[in-house]
Amino acid sequence: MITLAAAPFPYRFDPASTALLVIDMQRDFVEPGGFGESLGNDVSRLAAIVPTVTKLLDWCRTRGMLVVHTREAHRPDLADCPPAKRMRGAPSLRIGDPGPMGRILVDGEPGAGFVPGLTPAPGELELVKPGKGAFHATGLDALLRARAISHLLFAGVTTEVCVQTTMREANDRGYECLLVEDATESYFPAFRQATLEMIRAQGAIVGWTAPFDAFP
Ligand code: C5J
Repeated sequence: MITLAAAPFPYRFDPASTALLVIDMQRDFVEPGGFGESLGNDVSRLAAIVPTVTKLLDWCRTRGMLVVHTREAHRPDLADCPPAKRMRGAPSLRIGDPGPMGRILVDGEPGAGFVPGLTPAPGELELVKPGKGAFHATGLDALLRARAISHLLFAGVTTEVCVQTTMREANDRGYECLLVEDATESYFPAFRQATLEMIRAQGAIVGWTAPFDAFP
């Protein structure tokens, strides 16, 4: 059993029943020319967390923990992309449009792949999801329960969209969740900070947060 100095109070977990979820560390969100930039965002700040996510992955791999890597991506025929998602707003490129890294957020295209250095190792799970939450329209809950997972560590992007949505979904399903503060990032620093605070408020109403330095 490991006890981390976390907020709002210590977080205890057994690596054997804990999984690391690495959310959407994809070129489409982190690199210029992808989905994130098409929405008008400055994507440069997201790449800064890659070294910390790598250290967290190494920590979990050393302890033989289950690791799940998600990617937000759609079928090439976009049958799993609701029109409301594709048509909302006025992005420079919509989901499915051809861009510099292939079709935006389409599975199999270069942009929908993992950023260099953060690809799954043999035995780790890769989950393609059509929504912001990783439990929506995927078999994630069954995958975790089949492996007797009760605790989840979170990393990835973006903090207030896919990370927070997935953490809330997990919390409602009874998982004990911790977000690693410096292994997550947003295009909006204030949104990242607000998400960290709302997760751990009210006695860990969604879960815990801790920096990677808290890991022994
Ligand atoms: C977004 C994500 N921001 N992975 N996706 O659209 O957070």
